[in-house]
Amino acid sequence: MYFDFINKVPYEGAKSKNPFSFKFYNADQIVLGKPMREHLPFAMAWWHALGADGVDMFGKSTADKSFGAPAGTMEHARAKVNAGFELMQKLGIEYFCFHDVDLVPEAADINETNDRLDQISDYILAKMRETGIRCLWGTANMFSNPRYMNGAGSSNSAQVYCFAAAQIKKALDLTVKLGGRGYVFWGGREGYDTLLNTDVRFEQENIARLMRMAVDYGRSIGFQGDFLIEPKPKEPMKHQYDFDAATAIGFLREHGLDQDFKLNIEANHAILAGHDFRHELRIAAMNGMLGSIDANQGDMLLGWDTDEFPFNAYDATLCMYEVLKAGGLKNGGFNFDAKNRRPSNTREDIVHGFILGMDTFALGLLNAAKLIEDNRLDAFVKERYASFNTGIGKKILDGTATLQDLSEHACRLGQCEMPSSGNQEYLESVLNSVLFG
Ligand code: XUL
Ligand code: CO
Repeated sequence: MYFDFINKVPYEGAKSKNPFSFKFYNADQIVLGKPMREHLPFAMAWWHALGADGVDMFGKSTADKSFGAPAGTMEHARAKVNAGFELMQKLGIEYFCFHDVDLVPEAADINETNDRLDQISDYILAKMRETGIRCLWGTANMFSNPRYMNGAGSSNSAQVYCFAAAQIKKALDLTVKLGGRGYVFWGGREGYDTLLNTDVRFEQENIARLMRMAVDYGRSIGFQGDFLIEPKPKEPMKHQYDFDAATAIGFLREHGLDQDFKLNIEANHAILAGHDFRHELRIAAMNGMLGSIDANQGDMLLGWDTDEFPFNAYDATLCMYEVLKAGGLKNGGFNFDAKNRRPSNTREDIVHGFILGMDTFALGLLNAAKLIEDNRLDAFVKERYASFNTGIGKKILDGTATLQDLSEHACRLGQCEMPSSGNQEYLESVLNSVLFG
């Protein structure tokens, strides 16, 4: 037992002072006809929950993630499985996400790493059967190993490209073995620092080839879930090819991958791209590509990926508003790609992080449901475009008007009326009154 200071974390309501209780996440509570747990398929990110130990560019680790076993051993890998499943069970988290190298220490020879992955996945599978916990998505880490210094699919080296392919193949095998509903590509080093040494077209086409091969292989072994691109504009590279949702969608369509892929939208990546979380969700959703969510939070004052547990209730509300309006996440979930702050270095802090994140999204769900039921925001947006419902506006939408017709219409009027007000401040006050009223 690694988290023996808690039993199953109960829901006690917003007034509870018990630090190890949920204040808003009440798994069985029905919201818009469905229990919260179905609206919010939460996932634990193996790498942060069981790996991140507070290390940063300026200092060594502050948190002990040994779980009582020596680092770099299979004993440690199994201890992480035990700790992870205990944590998920106690929190009521039903899914996990993993990179290949989160599960086992990477060996010098890829064949040895693959053997280790076979062993640990047997061990994980037994735990999954025992607990009912499932795999949300898997991925291959193609950015940490030094061989990926020039990228993986975008590498200048055909040999590196083959090692990336081998890792993807194995990670897909594992994802299928563990029943994962998605397979993620986050292209951390798929980008460039200077055009003086880079053929962008060549690199992007090679990435697409690798993705095509992954789809063909995945489908051939029975993977029916979604392939996902997780956009991020920068960090570690200066220019990353999957800059944001719109860029990734364009790439997928250009290379004929849009039928197999959707997007995994991460809140922190959205702000790094100069957008907000909601914008990225909307762009993905309106293109039918909202696949899954990396639920975390960035810091508006910092230009890097801080991966904080989410606590901003406005952002979570507007996120859940987009998700509800998109009809929910089909194969996706809310993966806490989030880690404790460096000085929050105890096991209790890990639990607090998840309670915070789960409560924030539960609050977001409750608020978003209220906004939908209130209907003032929706009705306003609909009414705002009403000039396209009749007359010349309708002809534009029907495609029955030419540029000449429109020009004649304008010239007949001579002068243009001002369009209706955007009423932003009124709408923001509606938002506040629904949330806090
Ligand atoms: C990095 C990031 C990754 C992906 C999976 O910024 O978000 O952890 O989620 O590779
Ligand atoms: Co992420």
